[in-house]
Amino acid sequence: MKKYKAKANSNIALIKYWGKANEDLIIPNNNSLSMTLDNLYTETIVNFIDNDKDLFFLDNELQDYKETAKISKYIDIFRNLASSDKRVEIHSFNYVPTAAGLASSASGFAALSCALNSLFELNYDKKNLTKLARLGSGSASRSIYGGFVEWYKGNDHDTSYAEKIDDGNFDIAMIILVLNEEKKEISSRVAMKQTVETSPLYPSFVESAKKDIKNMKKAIKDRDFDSIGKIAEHNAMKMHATMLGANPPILYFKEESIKAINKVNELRKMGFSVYYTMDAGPNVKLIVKKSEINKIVEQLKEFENIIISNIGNDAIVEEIV
Ligand code: 2P0
Repeated sequence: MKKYKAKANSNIALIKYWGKANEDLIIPNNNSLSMTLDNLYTETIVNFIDNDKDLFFLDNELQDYKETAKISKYIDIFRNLASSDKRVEIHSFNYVPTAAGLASSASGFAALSCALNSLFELNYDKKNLTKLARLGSGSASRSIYGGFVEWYKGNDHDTSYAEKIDDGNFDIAMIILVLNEEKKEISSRVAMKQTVETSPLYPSFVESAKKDIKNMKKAIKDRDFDSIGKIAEHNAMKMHATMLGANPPILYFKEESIKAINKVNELRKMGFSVYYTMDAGPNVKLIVKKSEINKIVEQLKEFENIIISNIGNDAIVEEIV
């Protein structure tokens, strides 16, 4: 019986994906650009089973009907591509606090798409895998690659894919302040839809993302740390502004988030190279120089739960026994 194990790293967007042009195909309204992290990842093991339904274990726990149905619908894409009706047993292990805005769906669907690609012997290349990962969760398209990755919005299944734009081999890293590990109150999928449909600020977010992408790519190419940080900070806060403009408003900030942002501003005044970004959750992610990690961690004593991560590699898959 063939068994495959895939590992995919999570990613944090420096230019955010927020809102879909096509909800079924998960085609976004703007390009996004992320940094893959080596310390937050998902490992997924798959094999065929002689059963009438798929079995999905997350962190050793058999998932209920609802969760399994979601995954089965995703596996159907691979079954259709391979003209197969075989059922699959999945064991997924998340080395990421699930659904706390730390993008576990990104590494989760990236790992699952790689594992299923091997199991069903589809042999798709990485570019095509980014499209299949995208059908599970938009941000998963970017987790197929390591380094810095751009997801081109495109306008259909074939043109909406991700690509590595830089290996990220320079003085940059991330410190995540885990401020709240509770499951979020509103999923990003619902929050995005609400923003697109009701926020008068949304069109300007989409429009200004074009310039942010262009400037961010130049800053990465030039290894211009301060520009990377400034553009990322501005882009993240514009995304949160569009959410605040939604009706009803969507607020992912907690008191601790504001405290963390104030701390970053304070550290910068003290001369540290540090910027922040935030996703669909209260945690604050610090963009830092790898060479300054220790110095900065020293200053973050009031934050109990921090994750330090360097740039991660491409997703991988291997056959196991
Ligand atoms: C991102 N986020 O670019 C943005 C920034 C959160 C804030 O992608 O609906 O789980 O499955 O495509 O990818 C989180 O949303 O949403 C996300 P779906 P996803 O990383």
